[in-house]
Amino acid sequence: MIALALLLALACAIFYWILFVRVSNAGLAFENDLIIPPEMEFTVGPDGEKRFTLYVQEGEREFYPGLGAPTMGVNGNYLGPTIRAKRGERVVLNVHNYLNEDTTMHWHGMHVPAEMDGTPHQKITPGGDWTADYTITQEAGTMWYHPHTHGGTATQVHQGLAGLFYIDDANSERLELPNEYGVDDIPLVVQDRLFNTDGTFNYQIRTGAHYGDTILVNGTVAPRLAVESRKIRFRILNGSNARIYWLGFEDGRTFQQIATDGGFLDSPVDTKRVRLAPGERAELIVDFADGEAVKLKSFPEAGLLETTAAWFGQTTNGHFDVMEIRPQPATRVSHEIPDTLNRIQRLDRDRANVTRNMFLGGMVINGRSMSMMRIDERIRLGDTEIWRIRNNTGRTHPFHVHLVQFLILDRDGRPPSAQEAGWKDTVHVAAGETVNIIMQFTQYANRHVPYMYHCHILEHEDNGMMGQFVVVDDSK
Ligand SMILES: [Cu+2]
Repeated sequence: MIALALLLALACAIFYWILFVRVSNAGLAFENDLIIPPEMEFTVGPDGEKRFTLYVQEGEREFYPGLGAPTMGVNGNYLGPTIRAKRGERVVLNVHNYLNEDTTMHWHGMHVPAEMDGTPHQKITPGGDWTADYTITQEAGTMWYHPHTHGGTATQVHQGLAGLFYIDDANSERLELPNEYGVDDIPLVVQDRLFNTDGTFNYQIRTGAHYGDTILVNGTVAPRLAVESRKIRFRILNGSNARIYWLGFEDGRTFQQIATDGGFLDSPVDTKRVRLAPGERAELIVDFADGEAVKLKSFPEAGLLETTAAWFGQTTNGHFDVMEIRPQPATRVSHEIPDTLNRIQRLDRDRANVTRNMFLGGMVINGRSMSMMRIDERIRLGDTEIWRIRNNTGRTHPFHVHLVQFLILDRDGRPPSAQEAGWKDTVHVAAGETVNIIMQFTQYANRHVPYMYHCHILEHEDNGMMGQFVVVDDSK
């Protein structure tokens, strides 16, 4: 009897170790310098507009030396350059499709007219091109761009079609945060991939989506990054198809989160972890004054149920070494991080005009699979709306709304954590959870061209977990 109990305890301990302690990709040498995507070049047009050209193309990348993998990229062979513009500026983005398949280009998180949003309704055929032309009216933040083809988003993003889009404004300049691109203001696009032994991608679907066992940062395998021994800003995008990360440092150090998806938090938040579901962004300030090399990691914090399910689904426990940061002597003193970063205009729950229910089911929203021929929701221009997102499934779905940035009112009745109390366009909705969000539709009525809302697990989106809304101006 005692022997049996001991055996059971041992089995439990081993299982716990496999699920929560063991690092899936332990032993990496971190021998590759982190690739920093270049800033995208632009010309200034006759009306002062910034003109960018995006060549969407096929390419080849050696993720492992000597082993080439077919990829896709924007103006390069994997991922794309970082676009940068300031609030109030007009941008003209000319997108050329050099692929052998249809594509689109969506400006994730950006407040743009429906016909400029780059959804399945703005398809670019092979050899064709498309121009988005709009003025940036939203506050500073870290946005991104990626294709949004109907049924083909997952594979195109997986092949490498994605890039960052930074917005600056008077406030972001006044704050004097670290902002030297690639030096103390570092972009980190985190993606998981599976590789074949010949160095090519192995795109396969397990438990309904693609999960990899190799972490890429900006397309770099096992990256190392030299930074100065002072406060460094990281702008992190979870650009993965499906994996959720709980990012932190191996030594358990505290850092500051300063921004969410759509802009700065009111004040920096001290934390040891940041959770990012696909599509979500965060900006962090990390102090490397101690000069010690340290690993950025992703921890397995999904909870026992989801972690066990992931393990049985062979998608690993999510415990990864992500990159190694190696501080070097500093050439200047650290930035002072201000206590006040932003003054977020809260939207009052009592002043919402409409409350809508969004029931997330198995590859459906409100029981319906995506149809480009059906408008699911009609929203009146000027209205403030609460969306009650209820996850009726057994797994997390990150819910993304186009056009707007929203605020989280509550999760199962509890106010959001300080880390989520800023502008969001994508929200992690856990299994069984109900999340209320609030947003205002201030601009861009168009009764003919819809925007999308969807799960940002790309395979779920492609399989129908998406709907369409139009914004209508009733006064006309
Ligand atoms: Cu989903």
